[in-house]
Amino acid sequence: MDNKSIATVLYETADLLEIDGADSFRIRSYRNAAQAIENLTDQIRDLIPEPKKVLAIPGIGKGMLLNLQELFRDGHLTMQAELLKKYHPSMLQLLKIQGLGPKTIALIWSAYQVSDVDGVEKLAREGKIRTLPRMGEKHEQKLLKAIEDFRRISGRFLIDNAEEEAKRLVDYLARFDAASSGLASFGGFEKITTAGSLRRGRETVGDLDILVTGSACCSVEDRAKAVHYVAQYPPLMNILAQGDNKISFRLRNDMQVDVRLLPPESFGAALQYFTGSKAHNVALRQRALKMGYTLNEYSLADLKTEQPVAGRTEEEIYAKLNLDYMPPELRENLGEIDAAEKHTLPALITLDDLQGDVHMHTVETDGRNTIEEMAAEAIAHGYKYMAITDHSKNLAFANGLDDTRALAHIQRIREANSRIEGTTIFAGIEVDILADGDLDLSDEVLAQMDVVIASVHSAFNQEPAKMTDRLLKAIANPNTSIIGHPTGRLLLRRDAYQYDMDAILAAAAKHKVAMELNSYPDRLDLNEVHLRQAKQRGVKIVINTDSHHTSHLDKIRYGILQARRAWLTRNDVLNTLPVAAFARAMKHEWN
Ligand code: DGT
Ligand code: CA
Ligand code: CA
Ligand code: ZN
Repeated sequence: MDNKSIATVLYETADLLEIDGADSFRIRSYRNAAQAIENLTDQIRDLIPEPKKVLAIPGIGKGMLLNLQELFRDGHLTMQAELLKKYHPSMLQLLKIQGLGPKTIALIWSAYQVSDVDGVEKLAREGKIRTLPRMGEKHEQKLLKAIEDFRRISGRFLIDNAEEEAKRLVDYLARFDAASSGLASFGGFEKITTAGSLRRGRETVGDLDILVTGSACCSVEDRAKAVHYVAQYPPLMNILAQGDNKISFRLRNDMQVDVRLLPPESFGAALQYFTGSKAHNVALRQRALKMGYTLNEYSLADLKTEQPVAGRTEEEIYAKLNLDYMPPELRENLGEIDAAEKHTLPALITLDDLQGDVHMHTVETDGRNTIEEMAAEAIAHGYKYMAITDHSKNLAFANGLDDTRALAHIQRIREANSRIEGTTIFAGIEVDILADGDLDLSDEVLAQMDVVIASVHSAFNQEPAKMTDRLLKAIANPNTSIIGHPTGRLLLRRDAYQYDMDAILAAAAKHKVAMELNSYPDRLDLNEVHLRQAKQRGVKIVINTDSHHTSHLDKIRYGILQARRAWLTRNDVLNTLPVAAFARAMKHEWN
């Protein structure tokens, strides 16, 4: 469990205690601890073996230390589990609704003993919320609107969230101990794999598809024991369907999971089928039929004799269909089957191709770490270069830099660069593109930067024509190297701002300004469609993290996944270049 998941459990417990009417001191102790852990630079799990270090964190006392030890030992808090039993785990869903806090939830509970979203919605529609103390018709209408918003975005999850849930479940499945569960055949699960949209690296994930195989999947009795084990998964909220070799359930955070148990000889066929996409599968099955085979989740089989010819691995299935192996990211029926037949699949970019990450913030503005700490992390990632790109003054709440502070910051970065071995630290800035398209700092200051990322952080709702002009002006500024998070969307939260993407890409190609692929899981901006469009236009991409903390540098892999889904190769991405060539590219010199 990372700091974020620990903090979430503590925040949830605080809310549940508040619903339960606990004293405010106790509630506050959970919230304070959650906040302290959220803001911690180190991972709390690394400190746990040394209780003194945990107690040294302001906001964490002896009682909280015991809670944390329990969390790391058992994976849950008894306190939280008991409260969830009392009020039902659906209470956590209610808490996610904007504007619906513990106080109101407690009010609704004491009047109606309702603790789930559907139930509260029904009450509101029946006019039963307005009559509660301190409520009213306005509150009721606002609540209904908030429930509508909640439903619109719930049902899909950000990729990092899905990945984390999948990992936790896979770890749990890996602990299935065949011997102690009294299986007839020896052995637990030999393979546990995620399939579906998560394996394809889609930007958001609907439900998790987990496949397991091993001898525990073979006999009926053993399968029953294995399914029973899955059903005991602690974060499970309710079971949706349960069969002989499949169990579907909902987690407390509302994420749905399908776990399937497969015999080893079908594992490849099932992995292929449940990885999808559906469109890829349909096209592949048609091809199989033309070649005299049937393809389903059990095997690739001869149409006439029904004898399986492949099924144990994906590779043998694709090979039998005379196709090169297609990485999951490409399986969307967007030309990959054709390319696999003609041996023209692209050599997709990999994490190893990246030589640097050039979008990160420090304590000078809204980052959490120093230049030195960010540099150490970049070196740990094997990067040959990096850039510090703090905010400019227009972003006042982030303590953005004016000309004077920006110049001093350049000095600090240059000084750190001369002192630190192992990576080159470029001096950069993430400068705001103001409402009229001007950049937020003077040309003289910007000209001294190695990397100028120009980003929109304000006036998102301009008319598309005005937004287009605004971005065109920023691209034409000779100091601009990269347009940061070019569409400004926040996944599941805020739509992209509207403008003429074709005109912007044409201008970027002309001025040799790169487009960012921001890897932050709620951005993934440009998206895969725009990345393909950019590639067609000859616009180069820079894949960055936009890190505000050393731990964020890892998020680069989500950007790589999107780049792969867009068929990008290392030639399309500037930060695969060696340091000198990259520096020139930031000054509009590339081939
Ligand atoms: P999601 O969960 O909405 O993010 O997207 P997926 O792709 O994970 O979709 P899901 O979970 O409904 O199904 C997993 C895979 O199973 C899907 O990618 C392809 C396969 N699959 C599901 N339904 C069908 C179907 O009706 N026909 C075929 N050929 N494949 C299907
Ligand atoms: Ca899925
Ligand atoms: Ca599914
Ligand atoms: Zn930004």
